[in-house]
Amino acid sequence: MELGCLSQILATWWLLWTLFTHCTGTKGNVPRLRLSYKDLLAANRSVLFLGHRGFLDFRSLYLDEYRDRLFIGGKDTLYSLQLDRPSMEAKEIHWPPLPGQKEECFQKGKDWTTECANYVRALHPFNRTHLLACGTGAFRPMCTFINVGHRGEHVFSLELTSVQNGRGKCPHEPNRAFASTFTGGELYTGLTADFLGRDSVIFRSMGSHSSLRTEMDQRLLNDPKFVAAYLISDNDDRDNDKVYFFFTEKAMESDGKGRAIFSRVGRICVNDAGGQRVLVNKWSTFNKARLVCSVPGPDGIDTYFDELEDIFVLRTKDGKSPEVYALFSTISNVFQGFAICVYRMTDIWEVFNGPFAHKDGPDHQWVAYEGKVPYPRPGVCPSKTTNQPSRQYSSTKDYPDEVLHFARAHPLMYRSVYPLHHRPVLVKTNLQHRLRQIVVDRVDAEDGQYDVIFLGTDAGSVLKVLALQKGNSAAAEEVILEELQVFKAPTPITEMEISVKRQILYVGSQAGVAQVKLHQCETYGTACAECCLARDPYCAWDGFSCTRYQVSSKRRFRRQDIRSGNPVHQCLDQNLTVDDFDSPEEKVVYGTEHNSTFLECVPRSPQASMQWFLQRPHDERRDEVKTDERILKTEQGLLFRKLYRLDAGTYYCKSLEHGFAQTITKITLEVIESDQLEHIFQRDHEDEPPLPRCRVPEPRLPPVHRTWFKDIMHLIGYANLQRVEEYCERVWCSDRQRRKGKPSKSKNALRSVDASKKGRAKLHERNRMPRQAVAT
Ligand SMILES: *[C@@H]1O[C@H](CO)[C@@H](O)[C@H](O)[C@H]1NC(C)=O
Ligand SMILES: *[C@@H]1O[C@H](CO)[C@@H](O)[C@H](O)[C@H]1NC(C)=O
Ligand SMILES: *[C@@H]1O[C@H](CO)[C@@H](O)[C@H](O)[C@H]1NC(C)=O
Ligand SMILES: CC(=O)N[C@H]1CO[C@H](CO)[C@@H](O)[C@@H]1O
Repeated sequence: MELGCLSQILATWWLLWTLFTHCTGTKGNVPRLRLSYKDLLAANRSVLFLGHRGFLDFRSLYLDEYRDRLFIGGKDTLYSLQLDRPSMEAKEIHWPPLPGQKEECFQKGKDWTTECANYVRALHPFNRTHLLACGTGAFRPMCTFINVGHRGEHVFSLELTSVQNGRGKCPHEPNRAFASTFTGGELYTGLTADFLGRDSVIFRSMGSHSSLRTEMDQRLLNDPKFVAAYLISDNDDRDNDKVYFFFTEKAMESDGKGRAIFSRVGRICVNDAGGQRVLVNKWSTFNKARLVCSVPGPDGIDTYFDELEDIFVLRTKDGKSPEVYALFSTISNVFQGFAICVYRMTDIWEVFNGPFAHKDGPDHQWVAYEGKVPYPRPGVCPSKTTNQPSRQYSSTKDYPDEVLHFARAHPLMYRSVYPLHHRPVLVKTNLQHRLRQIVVDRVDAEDGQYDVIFLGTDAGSVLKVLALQKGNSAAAEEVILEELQVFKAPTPITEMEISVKRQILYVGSQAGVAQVKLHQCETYGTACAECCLARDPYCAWDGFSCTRYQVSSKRRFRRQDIRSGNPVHQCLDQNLTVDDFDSPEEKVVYGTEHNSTFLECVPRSPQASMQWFLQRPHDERRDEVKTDERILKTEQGLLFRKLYRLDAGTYYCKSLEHGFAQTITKITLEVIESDQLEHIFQRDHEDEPPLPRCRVPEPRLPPVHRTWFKDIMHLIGYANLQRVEEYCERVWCSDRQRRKGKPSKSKNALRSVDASKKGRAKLHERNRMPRQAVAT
């Protein structure tokens, strides 16, 4: 046991170490573009909806592509938004708990503001005119129908007479994990159905079939956390349709004394009707299997990611055998990691067709059941195949008791489901944020199809990522295309939906819902090389700009290289270097001799490396700036710890990426010599104390001050008044500080020193850890 634990830790270190060595030397783990909340809004990339009171307390959404509407469920409210409208006019429904329920909830010890309200947790299309909405109802779940009208109408009203008990259809709690899907007029839910949250159940209700549930039995569900539920058809025979539940639970079969958490896929037949004498009103076709997502380590000891966070079912064009993308986490005291594994439905089906897990008694091992399995095999739906003239099983009610007894005793499959290539497509360790949600879009590009993965974090941001598979066994290369800060505050993203038709991602957090465009190609830049380096399958260079790549029969001039992002190949006849030494941005910065100064330059792509060039006054040449103790290159710019007269000149900041160079900023640095400055201050002190601030443009001042002001202006010119004001403030502040006996450094410079220190410290930490691992 202890040995097993140790080897597990070693395997984890090994994983970290390989990931580390894989990434050093490249800036591969940095997004190509990092867009702030403000950037997204300013570029119309994102539109936010926070409800009519500025905070939605969002819980659920339903994207209705047919009606072009977005339905949103929050705290005591529902909203309907018309999509594709410039102004997002929203209709609202107020739906509070039943009268007296809020008080009752409070009396039962729940929180008045955060629990005793009606949190709308599920929205499903019910029929051509109505939605089914279910809410917590202040710890008394309830459901109702919402009239949303026909296509083209913007009707939105609550059918008050249709409010019904929602027990089993919606959890009592505002936040507890829960999964549901509505199909064939029936609602399938995986949840805890009681007030105390102990009755874990997979439940079917509404519809023409009788209500069914799982038996209360730890072998079936053991403290599960439900993640998702989907109807996935086996084949064209609707009789074989099954609903799949994805969840985690305490693993009975693990040796870790039942404490281990495993991820599961469970399923039931849609046409299950329960048993006749055994399993009455209980599922008779329920089976489950373990979902494995692990990284192979040395000596066959794997690192497992067992906590399922989210599921996305990627439907193929022909609708057959979809792929299941699963986001897992593992959080131990050794490390925190996330992995994405992809499962083929055919592999899942194979496991359910394989042997059942069997245990003879408490002291026995789990083995594959090798005895005779009764007919119809448990888990098989009643269909034409089971309903033969010789053996007529047209309903599960006809199944022999022997079958039902066997099913009840053997819910677990012996084999586990392994992912494609038997390893994750992506592993991310020691991230700043946790990953919560996953959505995938299969995109056609010039050189093939790519799955673009969108990951929602718990910090209100979305990562747009590509996992490039190189060969069948090798690890995938991760390309982080963009990091989008969708919400201003760092709040967990709880829901993501994609509209491929609209090319929009709908992102929900407690605050509200954001509509984010999947791509905005022009953001990558104005040169072929920039477009190419982005490696975004949505985008290509069309000869003039970076635009959305469209697959068309006409062969047009398109440049795209997702696989290697090599601009030299793609853009040879295009300009590789943009506007050499002639940047769009030009600034003048003033520094005082012997003081510190900072020249800011942040490249558009964090993956780029920076280069600084200096052109001295009256000199044609541009030389690369030599950095040393005095002049430091930081990630945000160039820092002069002490400025010399000779430093004056025009500085060019260039970014370099895969041989692609680009001037980002051009800064003219003026050095104000210390004796000039002293001269000014001296005169100032002789007369009367200086003004608390110098105002620009030239203010109405007493003559003495005007001279002082003029001196400054003479020194630095009238070119950039705003800069002058900043500068004045700096002079004034540091002058005051000096008098107080504090060291004088400009605020800006101080801040940047701090930032670069922090950056370096982090790097050191990162460098150190794997080495320790090897040493210990
Ligand atoms: C964003 O949209 C608004 C309104 O539709 C428009 O006025 C504005 O120019 C757009 N901004 C950009 C950067 O496209
Ligand atoms: C949809 O269901 C609601 C609630 O049962 C009902 O009132 C309405 O008539 C139905 N609409 C259609 C078009 O069937
Ligand atoms: C390349 O750059 C030159 C000079 O900046 C410009 O005149 C020319 O139009 C550019 N060519 C292309 C294809 O962008
Ligand atoms: C304006 C300003 O901050 N001047 C300071 C520059 O640095 C020298 C020496 O480091 C100080 O004496 C100045 O006061």
